[in-house]
Amino acid sequence: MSTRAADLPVSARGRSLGLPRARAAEAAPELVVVIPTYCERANVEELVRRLRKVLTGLRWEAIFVDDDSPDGTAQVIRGIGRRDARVRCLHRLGRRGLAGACIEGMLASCAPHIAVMDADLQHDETILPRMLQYLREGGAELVVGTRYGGDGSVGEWDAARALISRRATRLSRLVYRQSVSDPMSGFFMLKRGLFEEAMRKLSTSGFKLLLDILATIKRPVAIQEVSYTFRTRERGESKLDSVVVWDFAMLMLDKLLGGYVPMRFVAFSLVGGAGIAVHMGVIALLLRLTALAFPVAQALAAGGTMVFNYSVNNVLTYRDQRRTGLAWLTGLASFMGACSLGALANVMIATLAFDHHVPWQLAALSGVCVGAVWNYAMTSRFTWGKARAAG
Ligand SMILES: Nc1nc2c(ncn2[C@@H]2O[C@H](COP(=O)(O)OP(=O)(O)OP(=O)(O)O)[C@@H](O)[C@H]2O)c(=O)[nH]1
Ligand SMILES: [Mg+2]
Repeated sequence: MSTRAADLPVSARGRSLGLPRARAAEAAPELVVVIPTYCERANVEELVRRLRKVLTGLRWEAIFVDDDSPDGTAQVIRGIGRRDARVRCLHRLGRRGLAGACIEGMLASCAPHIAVMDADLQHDETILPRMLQYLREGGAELVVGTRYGGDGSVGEWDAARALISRRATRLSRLVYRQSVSDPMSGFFMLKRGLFEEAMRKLSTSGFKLLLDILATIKRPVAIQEVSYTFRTRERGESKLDSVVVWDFAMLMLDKLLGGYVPMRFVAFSLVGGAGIAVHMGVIALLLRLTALAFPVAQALAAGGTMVFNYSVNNVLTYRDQRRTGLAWLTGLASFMGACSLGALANVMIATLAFDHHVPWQLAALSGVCVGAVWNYAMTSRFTWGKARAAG
């Protein structure tokens, strides 16, 4: 009687098919280094080389979380992973965002200690063993790589960036109680239990994951700081832009409001508020500079305002799901469709209220509120929603 492959133990099955023998199960890593990447092709090989060196003797793994970088970063990481199973690539499609990438990387590992660091070699990897030591034996739950404490420094930053960072660091104290010199650090290590306490309340958009964790955990946390000098980026381009200021403001607002109001709705409403100013400006210009009748000027201003609101929301409110190219145009069409219905709902509700003797200010406001909620609900579903990402 012949033996079927399915009847054999797994390793023997492989051999009967001429496959190499599988390795026995290995102990799980005690440390995961989560590294978000966007267009870091030129840096990942060198970073892994440095990690191998400084983490010698430890059980570690590196999870790179790549947001489908057009420069092929994910392929390079997978190439390294084929030679070294400690290196993995979490490749995300249709999404962007540093904090969300880090959170997914943390969730993809079972290691009890989690480090987060940038891929661009600006973080000093040589302090990783000391950070781990504090978690393992020093009683710390969180270790922060600091540029502002001890011998730490921001390296060669220009005066403007250093000033903005210092101001933001000071301002951020409004939302957390712990004692930390560098709450905006992108280089830190924490125990999995601490991450799990915070993870469901963290914002997936934005840059400042550590600040979010500090503001989310209300109890005192055992924190240790290790100073380092922030290096200058040698290869690849910075993704830091002025939008980071908006992200910071939104995170602060979210924490100050206690996390009860969806931040996307707040951002959407703020953009809508700016849209009113744009509408008034356009209509004033048209009436002053052209001979257009008021209804035509009003219609043109309304159209222009919708394009303004869509464009700004696409860059700020929905940065992580930003539409580009042809998708930008189809998104505009769906946004205008949804907002036109919203305007109709606005007028109908306001008229109904007015007819029932509600003072005109209140009637108008109720129309605006209903229209805003409608616009937000419809466009979050149909213009930027998950259905589009999947489709
Ligand atoms: N997955 C993912 N990673 C990102 C994204 N944006 C930035 N990163 C990565 O996050 C890390 C920090 O981004 P940087 O652009 O270097 O920001 P920075 O270090 O604060 O600024 P610089 O000093 O100017 O480099 C790098 O490893 C980037 O590749 C993103 O949208 N998704
Ligand atoms: Mg950097």
